[in-house]
Amino acid sequence: MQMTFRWYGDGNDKITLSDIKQIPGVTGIVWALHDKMPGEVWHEEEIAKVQSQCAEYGFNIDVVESVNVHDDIKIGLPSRDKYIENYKTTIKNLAKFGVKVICYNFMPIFDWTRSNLFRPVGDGSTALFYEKGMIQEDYKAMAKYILDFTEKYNMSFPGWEPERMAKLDELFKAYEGVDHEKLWANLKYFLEAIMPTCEETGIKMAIHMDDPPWDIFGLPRLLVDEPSIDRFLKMVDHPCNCLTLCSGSLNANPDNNVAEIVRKHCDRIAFAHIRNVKHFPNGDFSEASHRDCDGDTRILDILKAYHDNNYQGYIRPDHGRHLWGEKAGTVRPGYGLYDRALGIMYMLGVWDMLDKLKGDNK
Ligand code: CS2
Ligand code: MN
Repeated sequence: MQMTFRWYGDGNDKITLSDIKQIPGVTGIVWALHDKMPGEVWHEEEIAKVQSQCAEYGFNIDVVESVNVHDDIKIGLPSRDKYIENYKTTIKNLAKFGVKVICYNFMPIFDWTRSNLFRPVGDGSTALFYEKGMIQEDYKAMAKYILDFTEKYNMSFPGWEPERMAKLDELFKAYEGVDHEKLWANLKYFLEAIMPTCEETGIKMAIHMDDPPWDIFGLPRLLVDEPSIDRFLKMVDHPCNCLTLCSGSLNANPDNNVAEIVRKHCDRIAFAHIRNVKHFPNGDFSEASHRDCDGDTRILDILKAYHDNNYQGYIRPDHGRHLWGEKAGTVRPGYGLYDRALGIMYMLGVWDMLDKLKGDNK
């Protein structure tokens, strides 16, 4: 496996490449052009700039997270073809700079959704929290909470572009009639259109799991469990049609056994997100440290499954807690430096020991 770290870019992330360089084992930066709107082409000179910044520290830029998909593609409007052409141009431009994997999602309207971004964990740290009762009918209160936050701290979240969020009612209207089957069909149309470009350039498209893995606010969500992942991979059965297997997103539903999915589909996992989640009996959940016993995601089983399958793809710590002074205004929710660095050390510790045991057993 190849260890990576998500970085939001110069001027958009308080964490520096020099900070990241000091975390053991990181070889690549997971990046994006965060000022791009979904549907816009990413140009060569913009990509070149990030590449040279990362190369200065010896990092590759093999993984992009995310090239967001325009709503017209998800809704299936006639204008989707124009945005698909733009997407293909972006794929080709990224390939020129050695990009190997594009992480993206196909969630209608919202990316990950939480009701509290800084909920105390009990040890002095805070973490992202999902209160089930608060995320059901009324999208306005949840959207207001997130948007007030981004405005107050002058920070934008990917997938929560203020331009799109300003038109939420319109967006919800546009998605009327897009049920699960329609959304599956639109995803298929998109993937079939871009697969030839992926094949030509060698780029793998790695869909992120839906977070949380169930419908919210009446919007359909597709990548939610093992059967839906099976369906996705079969629907477009191409080696460039891959997964970003996000352990925390999937395990928000405790019935999902992520290690089992790893064992079943390891050859189609291009990118692994490792995140731990702690469940409460009423359906709420909190994000937790990467240590296995701090949550319910069974991180050790997952790492063992990757190791047993000789996983060669990319991996990164996903959301972490906020530690040691990281708080609203000083840190991107879920994307502080310290807990993600601790997560890397935990994962590498487990991995090194598995390597050693394997060697000893020879
Ligand atoms: C990420 C997702 O922060 C996160 O939870 O894993 O937001 C992810 O970047 C997108 O869904 C991928 O398009
Ligand atoms: Mn993730």
